[in-house]
Amino acid sequence: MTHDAASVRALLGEILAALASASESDETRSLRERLERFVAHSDDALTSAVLLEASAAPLGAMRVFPKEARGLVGAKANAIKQAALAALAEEEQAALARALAAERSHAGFDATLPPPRQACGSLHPITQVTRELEDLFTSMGWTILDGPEVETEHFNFDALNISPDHPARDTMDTFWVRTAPGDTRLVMRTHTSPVQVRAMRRLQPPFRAIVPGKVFRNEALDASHEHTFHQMEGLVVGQHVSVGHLIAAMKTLLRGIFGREIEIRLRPGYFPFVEPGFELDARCPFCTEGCSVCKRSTWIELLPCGMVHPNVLKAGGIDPEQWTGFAFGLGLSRLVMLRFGIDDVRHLLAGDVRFLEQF
Ligand code: FA5
Repeated sequence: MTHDAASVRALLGEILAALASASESDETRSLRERLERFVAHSDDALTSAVLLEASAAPLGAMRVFPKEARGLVGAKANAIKQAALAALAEEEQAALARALAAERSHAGFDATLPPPRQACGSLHPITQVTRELEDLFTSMGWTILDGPEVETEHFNFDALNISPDHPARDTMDTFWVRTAPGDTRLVMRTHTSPVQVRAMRRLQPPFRAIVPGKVFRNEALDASHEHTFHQMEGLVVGQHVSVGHLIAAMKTLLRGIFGREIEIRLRPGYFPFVEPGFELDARCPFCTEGCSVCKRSTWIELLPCGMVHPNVLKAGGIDPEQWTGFAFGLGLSRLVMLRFGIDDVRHLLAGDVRFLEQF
């Protein structure tokens, strides 16, 4: 069946002929007149369709036709209706194509109108703090390094002077990656410290580098312990680098983070890859007499650090007689919690938009 206006008109002509052969009444006469007007005025497919809709009711009222004409009139009327609806659909498609073509030609485009509002996300709080720290350290001439999250046992433990029987290697703490017997043993790195030795092998001393990144531990979870969290390693190797340099760098780091001078204290800390090793506590930035953040002690345990152990320098191919260094391992996730007043570390990577929308 063709769907153009001409075929609609032809069909209507057939109906008129059928009506002419039927017996005359007032109603058939008025119907014929309407159909004649319809034919006379339907210049295009769209008008035909509209007029057809308007005349559908009398066409459907078959009782006005003599019995012998009803079958023919009904069939023809139905054919017209189908043809007109198809013509209408074609016309709609053509109108849409015209509208699209007009839009693509940029006719009527107004460059002064405001653009439509875009839904806009924001940076994750960990990304925000990481970028601030990267800016701070690069402004002081430090390099930013990266390392693999799936790490060899050698870099994660051995090269860091962590003995084979050290409890950190225990399956309680480490996610081991299944490998074939005899293949290099792999772990999900438990800290960012393996990048210390990778950095030493890549860079010529003297150098200063930070390594922000994700680490993984197989441990019991609670509000301050997550299985996947972020740390930021810092490493300086140079001649005559001392604990004094370490303290100065840590104070600068805290000033950068909290925007003011923060009192610190060093306590002895034990990590096989530093000697001496320290736990650096910062005076609680939120209170003077103790609060829930500092657990009423006014001190916050923030930064394990120390002087790089000679064995680690050796593992990195650096002569410990000539070079010394310090390293620190900032708990980045916990720092982000402090910074934004987040009470549970598990919120950070849970991917809940209601939480993330607040930053
Ligand atoms: C280390 O991981 C050492 N590599 C740090 C280091 C580097 C020491 C260089 C000396 C020199 P530790 O296991 O304490 O240390 O972890 C460092 C920080 O990570 C902690 O102070 C804490 O803030 C954070 N942290 C540890 N476990 C978790 C956890 N499960 N969830 C969130 N943060 C954690």
